[in-house]
Amino acid sequence: MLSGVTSDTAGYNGSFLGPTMKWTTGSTVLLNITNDLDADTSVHFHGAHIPADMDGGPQNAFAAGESWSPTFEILDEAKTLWYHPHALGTTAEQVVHGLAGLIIVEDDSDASAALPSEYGVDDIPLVLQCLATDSAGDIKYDLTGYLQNTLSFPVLCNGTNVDDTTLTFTATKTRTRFRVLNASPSDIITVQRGDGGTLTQIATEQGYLTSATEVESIRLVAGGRAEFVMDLSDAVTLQAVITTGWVRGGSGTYDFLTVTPDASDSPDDLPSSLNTIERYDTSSFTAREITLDQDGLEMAINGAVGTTMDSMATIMTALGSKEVWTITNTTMLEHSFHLHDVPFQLIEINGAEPAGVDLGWFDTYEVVGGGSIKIAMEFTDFADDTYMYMLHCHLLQHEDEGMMAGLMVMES
Ligand SMILES: [Cu+2]
Repeated sequence: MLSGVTSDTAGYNGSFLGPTMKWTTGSTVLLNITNDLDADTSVHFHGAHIPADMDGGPQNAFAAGESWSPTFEILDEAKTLWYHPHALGTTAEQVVHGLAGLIIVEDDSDASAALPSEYGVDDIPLVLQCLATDSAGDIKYDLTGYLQNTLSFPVLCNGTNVDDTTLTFTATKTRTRFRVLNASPSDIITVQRGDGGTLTQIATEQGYLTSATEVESIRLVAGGRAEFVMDLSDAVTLQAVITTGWVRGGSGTYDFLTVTPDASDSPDDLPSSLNTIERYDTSSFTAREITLDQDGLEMAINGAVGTTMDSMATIMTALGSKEVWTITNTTMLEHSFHLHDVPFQLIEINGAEPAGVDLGWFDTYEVVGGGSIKIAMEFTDFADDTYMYMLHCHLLQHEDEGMMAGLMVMES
């Protein structure tokens, strides 16, 4: 985390972060997970459309020394997901210490065939984190920790501090695909090119855009992901612009990766169409109001502080229900709204119609202080009258402070 000191960390199958999993659409996954921590944990598959009892939410928490073996079929199309703990009250602590990993879902679509997909060669993961660390190297996660005097906010790319070091990558193909995840507990990360050029965004966090879209930057709230490609003949440095998301946090612009091409191939033009996204007509959808609330230091959804399963608000719905939710941020704080189970489309962002990459599919989206978003979704495939999905703020401190509600999708 910081030079000259040693930090206690955690990881999946290692000391920090976790292996990237590749899932294939239509296949069945079985994971054998053993908890070697000294606390309860769960493993949530963020963005995956899987049964509620396999989702890895608080009801799936398992104790130190115990194991959990979820199994499910992959219904998702090609996209970039991630996995991380999701037990009650300990998510921030466990994620900031390193419990996070990427999931790449691969499918046999024409777009997937046309895009770079050789992991580590022309398909590169970028797990970005801005973490609070004291001068002794201890990683902080809660209010008490964040208010310490000696705090700094190192920026990490794939587990390496890039405050003073810029990672390097030699691209052996002219076109390289990048999958970027903001695994920070609360800070916002905007990715851009150091030379002012554009990034060719191909996917939001829930799959391909209808077509590749040139963007000046990609703004990711906590938990957000995106995919882009670059066709390079000269070296380019990627930058992470950090914006504080919580009571304190990082700030500034960091050169985190210099990509130097060493390639002579000429890639084909990108396909003119990557995906078909039918926009929802929400006129017949069931409307629902969700408020993100604050009561002192407690965070709430629809007025209920969700620090226990009994105290949190529960949204009850039926399998097949098509809904349009207005999510209103009644606080002046930044929030990152995350819905489990199914992807959503943005219908309105602070009263305006979405455009550009906001016409893609999402599972996590920014709700600025005093702002609102309107989203639409359809609850397909999975119903359960015992296990709930979750909806919550992905600023992990807010989640742990109670900005979380249950979502129960029932047969009828
Ligand atoms: Cu929040």
